[in-house]
Amino acid sequence: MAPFLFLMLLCLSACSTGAQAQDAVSGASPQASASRPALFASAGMRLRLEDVARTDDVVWAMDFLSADTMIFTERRGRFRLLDLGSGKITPIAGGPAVATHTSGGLFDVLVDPDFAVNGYIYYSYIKPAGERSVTALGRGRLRDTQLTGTRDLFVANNASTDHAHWGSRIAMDAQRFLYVTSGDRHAAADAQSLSSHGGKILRLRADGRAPRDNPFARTSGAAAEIWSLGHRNPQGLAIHPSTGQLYEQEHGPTGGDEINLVRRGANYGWPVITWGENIGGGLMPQGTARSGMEQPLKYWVPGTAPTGIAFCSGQRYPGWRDSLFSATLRGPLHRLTIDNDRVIGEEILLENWQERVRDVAEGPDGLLYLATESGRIMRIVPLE
Ligand SMILES: [Ca+2]
Repeated sequence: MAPFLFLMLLCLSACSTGAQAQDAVSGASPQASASRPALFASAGMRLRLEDVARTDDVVWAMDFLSADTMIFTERRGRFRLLDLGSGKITPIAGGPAVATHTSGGLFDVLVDPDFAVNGYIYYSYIKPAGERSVTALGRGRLRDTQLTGTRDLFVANNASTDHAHWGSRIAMDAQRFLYVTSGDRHAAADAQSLSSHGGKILRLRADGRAPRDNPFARTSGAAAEIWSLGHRNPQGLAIHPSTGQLYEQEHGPTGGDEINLVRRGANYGWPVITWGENIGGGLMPQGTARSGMEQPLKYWVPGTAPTGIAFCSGQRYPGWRDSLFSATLRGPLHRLTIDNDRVIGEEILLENWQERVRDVAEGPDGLLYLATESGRIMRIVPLE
């Protein structure tokens, strides 16, 4: 390779691993649709990437109200409904006052497993706090297209004027405990402090209170909501459909993006250990391992700028059963093969698709849905 070309590629690579790629949101790329691969193959299947709907904002998260209705969030603070058959989008009225910044606003949405009975949806968002802002978890009742009775179940204690690294995803386990991810807000030391909600995964009851059996509930000075610590900016969260284990995906500093198996009370190392690199190359000085700190199941150097994750049941894609899908801003989709809660394989899908994918989710129809920063909602359809 000619030296100047090599340097140019190096520069492009360095630029894309910098601040812009970390968590920032970009506008739609005009070339995006032109380079979309409509047909592709994986695990012995032929597949098609299909448009479902398009909106004019970053789609941050998706969940499903019924077999034919998706609820999704937009960064600027709107909840919307999507009819999966017709592609029709309907606005939802109500919702919290959301602060919006380049890298976030309204984040995740989770439909209560008993939604048909209680009408609850949970959501995470940036709550304004004067000049500062903070990660919050709210709940409301959705009836038709109106969200009512919204209230905060949890507001993190690390409000900051640094408007980045909020987290923030939500998951609910079979016992109805909520898990919420909280980023370090660029105050890395908080991730190791038991008094701060920064850089943590939190476990809450469905009413927002801290369960008494949380690992630090009886530790003096510790925040009772903490489930695990030492996270940087966790943006993906999912529960394995067979083992019930909690999986998390987070941004590393420059590279060192991670998938972790989240265990009660465990320390995932940030900022004491990391597989991230110094800008310009070389591992960061603090090292990659230390006793009492967990290793990731998988890490990426250079980074992928990871966002949402989802498991695939394999109902519609036999070759993808129990695969973990990792959405990224620069990937755009990685399929991880999981065995006994270990990552044993990786496949990069849709490699030439120039889209920044914010979320991936399995629908009630068994199909995988993707949401992009350019406002696209798409699904992967197997061809017979
Ligand atoms: Ca780690």
